[in-house]
Amino acid sequence: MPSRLDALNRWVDDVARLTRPAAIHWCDGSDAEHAALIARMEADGTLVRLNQATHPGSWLHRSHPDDVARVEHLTFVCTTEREDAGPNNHWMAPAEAHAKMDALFDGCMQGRTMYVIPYCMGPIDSPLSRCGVEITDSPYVVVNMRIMTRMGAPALARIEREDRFVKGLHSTGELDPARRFIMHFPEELTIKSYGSGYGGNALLGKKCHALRIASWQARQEGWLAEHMLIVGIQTPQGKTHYIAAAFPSACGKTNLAMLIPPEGYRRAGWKVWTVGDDICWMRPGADGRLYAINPEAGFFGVAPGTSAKSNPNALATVQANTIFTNVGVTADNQPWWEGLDNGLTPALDWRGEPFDPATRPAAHPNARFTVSARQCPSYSPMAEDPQGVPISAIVFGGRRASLVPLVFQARDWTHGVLVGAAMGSETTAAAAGAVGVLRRDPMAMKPFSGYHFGDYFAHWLAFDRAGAQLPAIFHVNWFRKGEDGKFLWPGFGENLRVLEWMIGRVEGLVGAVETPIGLLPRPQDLDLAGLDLTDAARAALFGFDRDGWRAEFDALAADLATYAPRVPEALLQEHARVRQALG
Ligand code: GTP
Ligand code: SPV
Ligand code: MN
Repeated sequence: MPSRLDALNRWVDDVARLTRPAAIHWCDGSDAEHAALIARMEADGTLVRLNQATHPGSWLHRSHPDDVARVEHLTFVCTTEREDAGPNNHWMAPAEAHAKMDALFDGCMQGRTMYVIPYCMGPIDSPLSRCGVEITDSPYVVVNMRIMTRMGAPALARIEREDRFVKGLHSTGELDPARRFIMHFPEELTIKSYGSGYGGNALLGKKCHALRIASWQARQEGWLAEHMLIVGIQTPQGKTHYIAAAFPSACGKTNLAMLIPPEGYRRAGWKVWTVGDDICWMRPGADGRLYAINPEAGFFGVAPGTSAKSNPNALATVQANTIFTNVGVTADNQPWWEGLDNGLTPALDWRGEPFDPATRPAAHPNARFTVSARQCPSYSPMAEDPQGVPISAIVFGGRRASLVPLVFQARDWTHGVLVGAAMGSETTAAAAGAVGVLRRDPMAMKPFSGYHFGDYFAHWLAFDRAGAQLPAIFHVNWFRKGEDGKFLWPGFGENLRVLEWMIGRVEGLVGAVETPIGLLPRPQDLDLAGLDLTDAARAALFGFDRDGWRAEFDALAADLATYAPRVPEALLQEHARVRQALG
């Protein structure tokens, strides 16, 4: 009798014939397998043992110094029709891309072990979850995938049941940036990644599968795959509102997902529940609301800036069983990064050289921790619910030093989609290239949409149909700066004050003023007690700069035009409405 795994077995055989590994290992996700991989990597220097008294079960990986972030210029979406990938993606014809990649993969695993990793994105028993198999020659990828996904035997059993999975082929190759490509074939549910061992380039379940391939599938099947955190906010009345928020890479998702309420809020009974910190899959439920799952099982979070003050939950989470990538270490081998503020000093920097602040920071700005979500003190039991959580509000936001106020609400869904499409943010160290450059990053999906942004906007608009009970949509900016170049808003835990206003809006309890860009709170609509905001800070955070927004909307018109003719008419009309109101 043919097995349901025939297709998988055939593909594994084909890949082995091409890459010629010395051995093939099917990953079962067991503790014994994990221990053997760790021992092997400690022996060859891939992992450095950290101080086991302070950080039990934790390890340091120092990546190749040219391989420290996603590489958007080397990332391609390979659809049959160039137009389907859209101007938001680099494109290559599928046949050409396969030929190019297969030439790189030819014999690349000689003398190495090829690992076959069956994984499930989302709770193993959820109808919203999807499976994949990653083939890789990197044991570092295996141990990271074990934390980030439901990996091993249960995933293989689901694949056998469903007979459907995303194929991901990865090799670290020579780690030569000139021989590095991350290719997606959404029509074939296939990913090929060569030449990088880093995060989003190599852990194929994450950005490659759960966003680029999944967004393509989601469009066909009527759901959304988004670069969003999911957080539950429990009010003193005991009601929990789930909020999904899209911020670009290194713009605050992990921090908002784990926030600790300010003292007064804690005493009043507010609680925060972490469901996810990076990716959200959501679809309409029978009641018309959007239900969301976190397809991941762990956090691949930014280390620098994480401290007992900014994100105590994250710090508690990474106290054990954590893989740190590209952080510094103290003389007694504790992990260390800028902003940690624990009174210790680094001895070695992320390249393993004696720390010298004149040479480079101790931690790379995109240094990360990989850790199971279950270790997070605020991890929500609802994160394992196969039905997902109902979303009350969607939040868009970016790093905007000027113009954009602390928070505003979209008038309705169509306006909200425009607010998402209009997102802009200053670039960060999460991707190779210049940092601090303002760019348009619609819905924080510029690097991750697997298809044409015009079609993507249309897909978003299509959720507004009879019977839908859609979330309210908001925009935030934690990163507004004053003339001295300092942040005007304290951020982190204090962001709950803004979420409280959103919940008040959802429940119809608090006020707002109409402006052409949306509904803004007056300072008295937010609880600002105990914050010493200057008058100038208040004016900037809660003000509306008509001239600035006119210029912003003119620039937006030009950016939307790049998606013609696929940009939906309704979105252009919404833009025209706002532009006219701006005078
Ligand atoms: P990815 O994992 O790259 O998708 O990023 P992320 O959106 O999860 O970003 P993260 O929460 O890790 O934040 C990245 C950086 O932003 C860190 O240096 C944080 O300290 C900083 N940050 C986060 N929240 C705030 C905030 O409310 N205010 C300010 N000023 N900085 C913040
Ligand atoms: C991001 O860059 O948005 C990340 C890290 O979350 S990576 O997994 O490298 O994509
Ligand atoms: Mn991310």
